Amino acid sequence: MALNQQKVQELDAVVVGAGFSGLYMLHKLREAGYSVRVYEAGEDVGGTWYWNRYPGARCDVESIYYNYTFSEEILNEWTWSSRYAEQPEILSYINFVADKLELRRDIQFKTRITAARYNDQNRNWEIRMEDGTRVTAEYFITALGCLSSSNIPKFKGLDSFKGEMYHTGRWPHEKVDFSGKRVGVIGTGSSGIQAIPAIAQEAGQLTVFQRTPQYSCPAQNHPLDSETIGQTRKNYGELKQLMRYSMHGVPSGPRMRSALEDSQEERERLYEKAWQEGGLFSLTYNYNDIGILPEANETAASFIRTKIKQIVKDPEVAQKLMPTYYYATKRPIIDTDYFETYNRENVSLVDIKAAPILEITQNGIKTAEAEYELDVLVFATGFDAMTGPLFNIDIRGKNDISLKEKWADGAELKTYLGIATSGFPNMFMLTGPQSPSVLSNMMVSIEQHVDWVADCINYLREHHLEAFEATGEAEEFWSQQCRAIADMSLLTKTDSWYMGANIEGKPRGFLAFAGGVGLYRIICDDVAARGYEGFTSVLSTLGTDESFVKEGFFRSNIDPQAWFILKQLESAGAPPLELLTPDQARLAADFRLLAGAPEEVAKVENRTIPVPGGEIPVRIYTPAGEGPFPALVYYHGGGWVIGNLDTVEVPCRMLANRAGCVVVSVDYRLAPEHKFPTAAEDSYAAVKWVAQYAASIQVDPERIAVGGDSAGGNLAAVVSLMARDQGGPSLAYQMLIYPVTNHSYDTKSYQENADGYFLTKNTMVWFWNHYLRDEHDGKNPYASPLLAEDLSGLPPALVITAGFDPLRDEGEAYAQRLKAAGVSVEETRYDGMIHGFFWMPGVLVQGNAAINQAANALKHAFNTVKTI
Ligand code: N01
Repeated sequence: MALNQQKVQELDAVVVGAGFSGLYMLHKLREAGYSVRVYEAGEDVGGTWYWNRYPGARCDVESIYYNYTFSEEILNEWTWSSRYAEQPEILSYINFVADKLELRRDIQFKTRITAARYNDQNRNWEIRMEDGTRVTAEYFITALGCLSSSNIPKFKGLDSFKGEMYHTGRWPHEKVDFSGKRVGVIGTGSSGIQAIPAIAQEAGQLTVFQRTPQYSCPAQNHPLDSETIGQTRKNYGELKQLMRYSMHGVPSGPRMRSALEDSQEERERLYEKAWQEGGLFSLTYNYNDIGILPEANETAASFIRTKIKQIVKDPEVAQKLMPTYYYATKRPIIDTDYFETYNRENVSLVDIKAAPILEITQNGIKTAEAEYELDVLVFATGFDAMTGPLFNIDIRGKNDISLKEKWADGAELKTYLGIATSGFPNMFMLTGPQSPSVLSNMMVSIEQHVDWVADCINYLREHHLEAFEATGEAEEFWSQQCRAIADMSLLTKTDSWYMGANIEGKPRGFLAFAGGVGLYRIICDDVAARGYEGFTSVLSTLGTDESFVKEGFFRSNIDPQAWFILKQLESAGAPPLELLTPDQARLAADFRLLAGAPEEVAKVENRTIPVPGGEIPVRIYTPAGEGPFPALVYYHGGGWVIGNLDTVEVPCRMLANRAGCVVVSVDYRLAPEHKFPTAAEDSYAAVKWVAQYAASIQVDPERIAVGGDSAGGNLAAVVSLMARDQGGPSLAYQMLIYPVTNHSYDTKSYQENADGYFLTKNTMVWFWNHYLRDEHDGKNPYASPLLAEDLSGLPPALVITAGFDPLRDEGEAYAQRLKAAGVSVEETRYDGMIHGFFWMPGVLVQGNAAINQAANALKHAFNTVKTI
């Protein structure tokens, strides 16, 4: 490893904080040969676990998953005593690691860093301590913890209280004696809920001041037996992989089923099982939509409320303890005897939402309703999370801009990957805002960040690169991404510290990356593999022209939500369709989860209709109101090989409701069992059937449109040609969504988007090969409508294309030819979108927008048809 020899510098790296992340960062960099020093305000190692030593404090992630995994030796030498370790045991573990790796020799304790300033000339950081001492380093790494800036609300009269006052996050090292005392606890988050049962056992009288009631499930803690520990050690390699590529950093995840798919009895059975098993995610992992759909969420929320009612004996107290916000949109909580504690004689509950705290007096707390005399006041009032610890240091980047200014106190929070922010070269934030951090098992997130940062520093040194900085474009992209992902869930619909809502005056905005640790790891690795895409750097004086200089770039303007889907699909590790058999491909290509929840339609009916040489299913969606309605005959996509009625269930329902038309979705026969021209002939037969039997399905035969996406768009275009050429029916409109129009792969969009954007060139070749009997078929206008000699006399058209789609140019070429032939065409390219986005309104705002555009276009077309 080439060490930094080109400049006189005290240190290669400064790390702030000696918690789990700072300690591992120190170890990693020191092992690589860098000079590094850690500065820590506390007197010893531990971070969160050093400060949060309130009674009852313990981890809410199972101890066997809440430890370092980088060293097998450490894993095997440490044995946890219980399923959820208590704070003293976790602190002992941290000390054990610090001793074993001899970390203390490079840590300066009792040292608070007050400022850090980037020097543009020297391309390094000057870091200042509380006592005025300075040190310089090339890399400035914050390992501050997400929840280290404790929040004591500014109650009137706070300083007048004569008794003892404590904050759970700044607990004294000596034992606090509660015996026989009148104790008040403000706050019922994770800390309060852990502390309240423990304090109640000792206090004379405990009064809990609750602003928001909480959902909490039993931890079901128990000692760990040697068999569990042995099994865990044996399987740790596999467990580690599962944790790393999971949602929350534990080796399990949600079941792929909606809560609304099960009966109430089945749901209750599963929730009860989870309640008995205990654990942070047990309840939510029963279903995959508890965090997304309000109705699904309510099934879990009401289960917990019923439990509270059963546990708490006094119905009035139970009522006060009933939470109403969306379950799990605040950090889920697990407890030991929390609700049971309210059955104790010495515990009372005060609802400070109903009667707010007016002031802290000399003797206790005065609310709008009463005064409570107290000897001890415990603030379990949480933290100024994520940004708070960073803003506590005066961090200044290029041009002396402070981080606080740049982020406008948090209102303009912008990071790239939650690791870096533009204008602050060579600064890395471990588990920073907009990374998964607090939404995950922190140990998994910490190790991933430290490994990534260490690899990045190695890369910079090897390539003689300095002043490594996120680009503005990249951080804009990432921040937008974080917001979009959080907005897809219920997380942003609750006031929580995730949203900054717990701190008066703090700007609201979701502070973490909610896409899961697995996806996040893939994205970070991808960025690194592309030579740190999205960062810029400068070649050092040691560099030569031959040095590999990666210019920071972030070229693609793909929509962040679409990009997120691509990464998710990539992380699912599915093989390309063309490597499968058609039957396997039909099973594998189930993208219904991306469509979102199907909305209500007045009537849905399945029928079978005759076609030449057989019969095929159709599904008829009828909107509310009085018929006859106009009709859209819809053909699903899937390259004539895959796809079915369910694939387009959601868009069909939306189109029926929004366009106010009957939608007849056609399950035409698929290739290769039924090669060209079967799909086209089935599609044409379906439209003729609709015209012929219009009255029986409440359809006005004068107002029939055809439409479809991808191969379905091809079929809609082909049916329009057939209807023109073969005597009707007369069609009011053709709706062509990224249609296949030509058996050819020679467009620019095929070149640009051949791979990596959902539909690949190879898959298209595979589709065409299954569909056509021979090359000759490909020249037939009923397979390649772009090759039709004459496109005049066709119905008016909507042509929608996607920017990142191999089919983009042939769809647009068809629109041009229609226009040239005198057909009225509305044409829109959704620049940032990928093929298939019309199927994905549940996860893509643009998917929704395209469906709305199509519905409006249909409505307009139906209204302009002259009927007798
Ligand atoms: O803090 P919190 P916490 N007047 O913000 C109330 C982690 N953790 O320390 O909900 C009156 O959750 C506030 O009320 P409301 C974990 O990630 C982990 O408990 O804002 N009340 C709430 O009841 C957790 O999420 C473990 O209406 C006020 C409470 O104070 C995070 O730390 C253990 C108030 C604060 O709850 C924070 O948890 C402990 C005011 N002005 C913590 N301001 C583990 O097990 C706030 N409150 C690993």
